[in-house]
Amino acid sequence: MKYEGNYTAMNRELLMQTVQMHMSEKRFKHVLGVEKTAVALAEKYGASPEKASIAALTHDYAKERPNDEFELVIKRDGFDLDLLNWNNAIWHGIVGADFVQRELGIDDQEILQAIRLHTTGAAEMSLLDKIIYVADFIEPGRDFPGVDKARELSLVDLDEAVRYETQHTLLHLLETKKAIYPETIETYNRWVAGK
Ligand code: DGI
Ligand code: FE
Ligand code: FE
Repeated sequence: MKYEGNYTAMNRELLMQTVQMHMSEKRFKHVLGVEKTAVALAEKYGASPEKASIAALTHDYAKERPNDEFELVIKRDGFDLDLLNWNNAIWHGIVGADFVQRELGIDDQEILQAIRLHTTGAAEMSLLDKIIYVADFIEPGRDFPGVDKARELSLVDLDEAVRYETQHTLLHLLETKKAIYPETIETYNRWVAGK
C-alpha cells in the first residue's frame, strides 16, 4: 500500500482497518482521537493533514507487539543495542516506526520520524513531529490533571504545548521513579530548560 501523494478515503479506510486489527478497542479509540486532533492541528498550523492522519493512525501500531519481536528487530536491524535495556514504552515508537514501514509500506520519512519521536520528543522536531507528540497527549480520550491546560496551549502556540507536555511527562516519570530515556532528557533540556 502506498499512501504518499494519493491518500484517498479508501486508503484511509484500509489503513484504519489494518491498524484496528493490531490493537484493543480502547487503544484504537485513542488512535482515532489522536488522528482527529492531529488533523485539526495540521490545518491550524499549516502541516499536511494527510501526513498528520497517516502518522496519527500508525503512531501506536506496534504497541501491542510482544517484547521478543522488538528484541529480535533491535538485534537484527542494527538498532543501538542499549535499546535492549528499555521496554515497550520506548520501543513502540523508535522501533515501531520500522514495523510501520515494513508492514504497512509507509516510506514517507517525515511520517516515520514523527512516529519514532512521538513518545520521547527530540531536541529538534519538525512541525509534524510536534503535532503528533502533542495530539497524543491531548486527544479527547485523555483525562489527567493538566490536560485542559495543554489543550488550551495547543490552540495558541504549538511550541508552548510541546514545552508543557515535556515538563509534565518528565515530572510524572520522576514521581513514579521511572528511568528517563536519554532522548527524553534532551527534549527537556532544549524545550523546558532552554539549553
Ligand atoms: O503510547 P501512548 O500511551 O499513547 O503514549 P506515549 O507513547 O507518549 O507514552 C508511552 C509511555 O512511555 C507512557 O507511559 C510514558 C512513557 N515514557 C515516556 N518517556 C519515557 C517513558 N518511560 C520511560 N521509562 N522513560 C522515558 O523517558
Ligand atoms: Fe505511543
Ligand atoms: Fe498514543
